[in-house]
Amino acid sequence: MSTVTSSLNKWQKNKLCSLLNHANLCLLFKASVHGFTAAAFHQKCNMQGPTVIVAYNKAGYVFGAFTSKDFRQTNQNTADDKAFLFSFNDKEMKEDPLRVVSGNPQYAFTDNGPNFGSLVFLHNNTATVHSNPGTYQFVPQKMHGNNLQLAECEVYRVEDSRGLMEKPWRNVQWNSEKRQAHLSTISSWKPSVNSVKQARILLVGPVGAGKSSFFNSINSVFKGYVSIQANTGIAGTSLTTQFRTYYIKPSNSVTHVPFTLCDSMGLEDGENSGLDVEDFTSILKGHVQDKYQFNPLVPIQPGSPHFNKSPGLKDKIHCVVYVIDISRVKLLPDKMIEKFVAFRKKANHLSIPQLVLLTKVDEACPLVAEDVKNVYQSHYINTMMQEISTKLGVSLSAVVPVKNYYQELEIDSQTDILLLNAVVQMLRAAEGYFDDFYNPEEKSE
Ligand SMILES: Nc1nc2c(ncn2[C@@H]2O[C@H](COP(=O)(O)OP(=O)(O)O)[C@@H](O)[C@H]2O)c(=O)[nH]1
Ligand SMILES: [Mg+2]
Repeated sequence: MSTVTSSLNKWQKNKLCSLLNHANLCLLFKASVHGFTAAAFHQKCNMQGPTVIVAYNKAGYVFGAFTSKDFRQTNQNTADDKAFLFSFNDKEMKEDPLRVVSGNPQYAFTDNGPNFGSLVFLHNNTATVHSNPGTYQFVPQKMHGNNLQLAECEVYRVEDSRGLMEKPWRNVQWNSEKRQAHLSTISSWKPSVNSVKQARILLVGPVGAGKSSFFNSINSVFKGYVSIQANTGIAGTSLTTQFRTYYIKPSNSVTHVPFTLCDSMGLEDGENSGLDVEDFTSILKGHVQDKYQFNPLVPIQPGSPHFNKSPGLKDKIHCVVYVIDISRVKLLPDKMIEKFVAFRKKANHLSIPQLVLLTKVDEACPLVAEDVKNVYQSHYINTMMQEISTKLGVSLSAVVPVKNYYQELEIDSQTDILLLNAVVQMLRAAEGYFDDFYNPEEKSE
């Protein structure tokens, strides 16, 4: 997605932004990359709030449609009094863009595809537009020069023109002293129970959420350079089918950091696929050892290789982190939410603290892509954090956003600070587990 670029030129982009009250535009879909089909369009564009479609025809006209409503697939008409069509009317560059507003404010677009009645994009799953002035009155020659063959079709999420809040809603110091302070806080942290040397933190979440990238990123922060140890990338099913526990050794130290990150198989929404609640419970209780190969059909058994029959406190999980791509918060299938809720119930039952890690904040908000420091000022990020907190029933204070290193060759201080903040939250949560749960006699002074 990050390599998909807009076909709008600067003039067109500025004109479009001013038509949309100076909103920010975030490219969600590009038909030449994702396909000229309704299915590809829905996969990228459903439930994204206000969007604008921009079509480019073979005669060089650029035209499209705005809707303030979510696209979804309910096969029903949606009334949107803010929807409108536009054309840059490029052939007469001096003219202002043509803006077509419906005469009927209750105009409804059918939501089984990008269908605005008078203009239907990706008509019949092809690179064409169907044009039939009716609900919207326009002169076809001015709109698209009567050329209905599309060279490209893009959809942008239209983000609030306020873009950034006036003040960040969480305070973060973004200087290198803070980065250093976080590094020393983490390195000198010790579990409050003698028998445990490292907090064991479990990462769980859908395939492609960024679990392996998170481990690589934290490892990079401590190494001081971008390091790729865990396999990352998107495969149809879970790329990580092994249970892995990762240790991190800072480049200037002989000892490991006082936590390990456990990477599990991805969570999938179907039955008999992805991590299930039984294996999850075995991991929490400390039965599953490094390099156990998950079998989605059969949970780990006491006789299985890598089954630890008598786990100690050090083998148990001390903090569970649910990892979710922030752009997919609105798109999580119900089955996936049900799985999360079942996992949460188990972890609650075992009194294990839990956090939600929202990844890919750069991909979700162009203002954050520009500058990571905007993360707590972005309306979009804030809304998604609140939404996931409600969906999973965790408090907002247990939701932390990060940007992983995924294409960079060098680390940077701001990205490090956000990542380290997340680790500090995880250690505080684990601390709570030891404080709450464990026998005071076992505790160190
Ligand atoms: N833009 C962006 N991409 C990311 C981020 N984290 C991970 N990715 C990408 O998302 C894809 C899936 O990540 P991966 O760590 O393999 O996910 P996993 O299946 O949860 O282990 C990779 O191709 C990464 O490049 C992030 O913070 N920002
Ligand atoms: Mg992985």
